[in-house]
Amino acid sequence: MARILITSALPYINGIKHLGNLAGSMLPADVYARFQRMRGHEVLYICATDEHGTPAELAAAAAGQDVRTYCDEQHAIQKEIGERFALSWDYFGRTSSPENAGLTQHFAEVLEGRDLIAEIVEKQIYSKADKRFLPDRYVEGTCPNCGYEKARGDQCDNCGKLLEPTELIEPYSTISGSRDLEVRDTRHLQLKQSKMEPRLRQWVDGATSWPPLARSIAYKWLDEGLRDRTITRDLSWGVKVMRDGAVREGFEDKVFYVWFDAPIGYIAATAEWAKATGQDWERWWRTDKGADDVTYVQFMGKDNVAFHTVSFPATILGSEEPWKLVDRLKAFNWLNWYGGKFSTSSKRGVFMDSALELLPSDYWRWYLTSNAPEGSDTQFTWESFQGVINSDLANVLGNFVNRITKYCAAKFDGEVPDVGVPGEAEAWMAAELAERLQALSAHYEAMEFRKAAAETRALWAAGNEYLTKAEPWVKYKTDVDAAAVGVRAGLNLAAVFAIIAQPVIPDAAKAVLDALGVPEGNRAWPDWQDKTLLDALPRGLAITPPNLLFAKIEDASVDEWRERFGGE
Ligand code: B3M
Ligand code: ZN
Repeated sequence: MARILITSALPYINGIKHLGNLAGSMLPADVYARFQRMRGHEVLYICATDEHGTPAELAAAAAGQDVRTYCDEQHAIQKEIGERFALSWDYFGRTSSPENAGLTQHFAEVLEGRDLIAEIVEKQIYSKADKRFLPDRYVEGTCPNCGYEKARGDQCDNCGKLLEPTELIEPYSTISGSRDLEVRDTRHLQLKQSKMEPRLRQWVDGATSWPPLARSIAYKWLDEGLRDRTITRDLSWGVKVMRDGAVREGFEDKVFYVWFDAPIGYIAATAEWAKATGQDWERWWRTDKGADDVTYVQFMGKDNVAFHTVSFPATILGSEEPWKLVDRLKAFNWLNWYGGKFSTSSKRGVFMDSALELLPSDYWRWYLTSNAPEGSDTQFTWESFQGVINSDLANVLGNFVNRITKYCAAKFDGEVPDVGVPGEAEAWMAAELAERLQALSAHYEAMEFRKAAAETRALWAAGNEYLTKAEPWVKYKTDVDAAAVGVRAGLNLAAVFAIIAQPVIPDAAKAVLDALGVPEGNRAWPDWQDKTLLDALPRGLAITPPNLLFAKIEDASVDEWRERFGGE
């Protein structure tokens, strides 16, 4: 039994996430966690809301709430929606926790002690009308790169260039709209990443088990040369900057930059979990306390990779303390909405809450996994969603389970038949199972989610092909025992198909396994043996056909949803 620590990028607190966010971090992390638990490994899947930074303050202001109240509410909402999507977090914490403040301050202190953090004087934009400095998104202006007039202080949304607020042309305050701004000197803390470069490069060189997308992004940043970066901001909401147990002089109106404390939140949320459950978090994170045998796997969208392969490791490695570093990092491209971006403001795309108003979570989980933006960006369209659901879930899986269980109920008293001798069709199916189950495990181990979904579907399809070959309904007329073998194999296959579907569609899988009377303890990942085909279920076991597993999506629904959510 191995120990596997899994984290997915922490969803930002400012509102409910769209399906693209879900598809590129939390969902695949969950599918992977479920698979590894089924293999019998000790898994800890940790996530949290990322609650600091200007977007949180601005969203709270827009909602007319103080930021603490806003975050409390939004955290509860995101937690509830995640659970309704069957995300099996062991803990869903918060970066605004005391644990995260303590750890963030600890890292800053240790890094300063190692001469990797320095106090510097920086030029920042000050608004006289607002009587404060304007970091990041508190200032907008014209992009010096492309001329876009609403570029933000940290980045231009039009050309994508990362910016410093002082680079903006004709800047104005987003708080008051005032243009009465001036550049003033102010103190900040800077992390000397440039000093860490050789160490980081050596570490990335050794990270040979990272998938290619993550490695190429890490090298791109290292090759461009690491810049020292300011890790504090002129904000009031965030982790306070301390020294000797008191707020650091000159930093009364400053906090740590959100990207400095957010990844530390992975550790802190594990500490929150430990506190809530009476467990020990250090055995997951401290290599001197047992974490050296932990495999740590991270999931995230490609825009987050640099922070996880360079900035966060700089914090960890720079501390020279025995912290666990990431072992495998799975990055995703974008899920687009009809070729464009999902957009909250222009109401393009489906968000997690409205998705669940339309259909249960399994429909979305299946589509987003089988269409995961792995090799390249992929698109969400209602037409492809409808096609995939109707064919894979309704026709291939739903139909198989329905056919065989109903037939068993009608002709064999709803009991797993006990008689008959396996023949050619069973031999064919057994060989299919042996080969495909092995391929499926390998895809999951490699974190290739599209391939895993495709292989799962191929197994279900092979089941339908088997029934066509075995034709119990035809044989029944002349040889009931021969039909009985087909029904027994078919019921066993339904159980296996549901077992292997658990990582992706846990609710439907449970419905099938409950209907087939498979005990909880027998739902682990199947190690291939011949008995999987004919004797996974005890002979004579009473089964009941499950209710309709998946309803087909009608054209009328697609038309309605396209209208409501935008689309082409
Ligand atoms: N909150 C993801 C984002 O909003 C960011 C991830 C943090 S992971 C430590 O882009
Ligand atoms: Zn621009």
